[in-house]
Amino acid sequence: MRIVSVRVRVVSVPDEDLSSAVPGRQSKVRPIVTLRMRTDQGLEGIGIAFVPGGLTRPLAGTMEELAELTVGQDPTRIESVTAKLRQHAATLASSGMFTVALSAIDSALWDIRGKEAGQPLWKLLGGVRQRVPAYASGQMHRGVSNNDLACVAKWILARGFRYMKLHLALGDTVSPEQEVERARLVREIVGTHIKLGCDINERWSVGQAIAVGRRLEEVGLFWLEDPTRGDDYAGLARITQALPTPVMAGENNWGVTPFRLMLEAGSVDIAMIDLMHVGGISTWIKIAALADAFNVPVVSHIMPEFQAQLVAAVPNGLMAEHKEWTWNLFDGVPEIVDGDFVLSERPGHGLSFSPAFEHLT
Ligand code: SMN
Ligand code: MG
Repeated sequence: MRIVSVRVRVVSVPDEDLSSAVPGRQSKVRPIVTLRMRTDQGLEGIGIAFVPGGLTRPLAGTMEELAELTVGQDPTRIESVTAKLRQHAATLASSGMFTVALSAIDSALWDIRGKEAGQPLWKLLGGVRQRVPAYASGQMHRGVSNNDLACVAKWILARGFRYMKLHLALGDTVSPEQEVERARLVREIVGTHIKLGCDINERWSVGQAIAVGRRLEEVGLFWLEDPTRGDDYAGLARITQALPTPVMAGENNWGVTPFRLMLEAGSVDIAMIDLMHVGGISTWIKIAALADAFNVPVVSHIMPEFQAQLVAAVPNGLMAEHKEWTWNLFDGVPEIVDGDFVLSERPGHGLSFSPAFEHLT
């Protein structure tokens, strides 16, 4: 089989859906770079990538240049195709724009591989389970007032989610007591059976994380995410050792090596993998296996329509983040039943661009 054509486009996608839970929240429209890759056997693989801030045009340009290099190659020889792309990027081949663009190409190649095999990726890559817990993310963020928090938490509960997170690290003027008070408020609303996480987005020092983390113990968090800088492996390890609450980090790790360093240092109890930051499915699966060797479970970061499959495929998959940023771009997203993503039997990703975007991709 040969790749005969590739097409890269930028589409603007609104993130309505879960965000509408937040009072006064306007839906955001995000530019997403889409890739379609066709083969001489009539199979099509799709992938997407985006940068949350700006730099969409350079990303689209990078993806286009790389994708064009795949034309004429056998899409089922994924490591061979991506090795050529790494060679092309030379000294830029381990992070940044290259890796984000590569992730879409690698995803499209896996989509073709799945379609050729007639298998959904969750099965092809291991097939451990067909459903994985979805955790609701983004609704209980820092901008939501304590008054509105109850309404938002109830909204999430009513949709059947059993896993959810809030954000803390509310700013310099907010005391540790107020931080804990906010988490307690959420716990009181959702009840003790809910797996509640808390994302700090790297805003605390190691000392602060340990001090506030100890106070948060009464809330019974299921995880504490990015309590301090993600590249401070020793600092994260100190927090992990000091707290009974499981520490989760990794969403900003580029490729395998930072995960090796993180795992060797004992920095995390749970590893968080971001498909775009690690350069696609091939590397994602390698990182999950590496984490498993350290007895560490893995969780996906954003893009659930692609990554729920991966969490379902591997033995140490714990849960998948439900962030709706790219959700509306697709038909065939996983169903959400009783708070779980339920994967389909459709081959590959099981996704197609939805009719509203199809002609733009
Ligand atoms: C997050 C960070 C960057 C982009 C999207 C989301 C956040 C999360 O840290 O984990 O959801
Ligand atoms: Mg996070």
